[in-house]
Amino acid sequence: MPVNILFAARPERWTTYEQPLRNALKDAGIDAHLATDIAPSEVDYIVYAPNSTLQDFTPYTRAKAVLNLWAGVENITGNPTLKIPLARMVDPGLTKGMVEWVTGHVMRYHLDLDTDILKTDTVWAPRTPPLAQERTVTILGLGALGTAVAETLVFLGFKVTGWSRSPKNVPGVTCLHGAEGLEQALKTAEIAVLLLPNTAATENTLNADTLALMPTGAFIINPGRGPLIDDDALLTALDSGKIAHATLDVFRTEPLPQNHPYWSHRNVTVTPHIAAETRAITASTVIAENIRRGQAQEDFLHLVDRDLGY
Ligand code: NDP
Ligand code: OXD
Repeated sequence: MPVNILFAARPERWTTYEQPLRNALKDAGIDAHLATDIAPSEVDYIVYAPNSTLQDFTPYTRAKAVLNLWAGVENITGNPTLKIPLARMVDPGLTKGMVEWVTGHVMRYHLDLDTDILKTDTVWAPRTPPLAQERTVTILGLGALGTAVAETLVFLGFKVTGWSRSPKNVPGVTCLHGAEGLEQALKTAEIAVLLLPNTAATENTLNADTLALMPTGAFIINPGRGPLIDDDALLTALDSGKIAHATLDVFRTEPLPQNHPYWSHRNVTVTPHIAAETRAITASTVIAENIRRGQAQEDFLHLVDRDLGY
């Protein structure tokens, strides 16, 4: 009997994912019936995007797991109808994308690239660019993405500090955790990168008090989620020069409303939630492996802790 796999995401995603998923399932040796319309009571696995029309999991009585296409799970962890295991997306392609995006924006700040790129006068004023070893980058969140970013920045020579909920050991990274750890992490953060999930515990991680801990003239890069930052506190810190500039990819409301002050702030760069995207070929391999595991009664990879919310 084939394994029934429901693809529940926006229709355009099906076009992107159908063939890579079929290939990955075949490579994993799974006899699969993959479709966008399977009777709920016959579905074994649900490949899922939280913006799908499927929001009530109650009729999916025999499903073994929901396999999320997104890394962020804040729009599904609270769903009371979801009682089966939920796996978040950890995709090597998405991770590479995030590493490249963050590294690019760190380099913009580190080398002060705007001075030359945005220059409008004709003054020849050489300066000595700093070396990475002179710069501390703090990464809030040392999970799949934060750790990969940290490793790349260490490789480039940056002084890297990371902060997580539980203790971590990442070679070359000063690893801190807990409330005291956050204070220490921010005190030296010339550039802070937010790669935390959106949970009740991480909301407003950067607020008036914690922004005040950062060195004056620090930079912020947020590809995590909008609610990690208290927007009013950040705008105040930007206006006072406490924070020199922020690059924000994610927002409490997306698309960012036309009248939001971030759009026009001279010290804010807005990007439209493009830091990293799940890549169909690599992500399909991860999904197929989880289905193989489910069928073999092995533990699923990347399970979400519903109590912690990530
Ligand atoms: P992970 O779950 O692998 O890592 C999350 C990290 O945050 C872990 O280190 C975790 O600590 C830490 N953390 C969670 N809660 C707290 C807390 N209360 N205090 C301190 N640290 C905490 O997630 P990923 O790295 O895969 O992804 C991170 C986020 O990036 C996603 O949730 C999503 O919001 C965002 N994202 C954004 C994208 C974009 O395009 N802008 C694309 C993909 C993801 P511990 O290690 O101790 O568990
Ligand atoms: C994700 C994202 O969570 O793209 O995967 O933000």
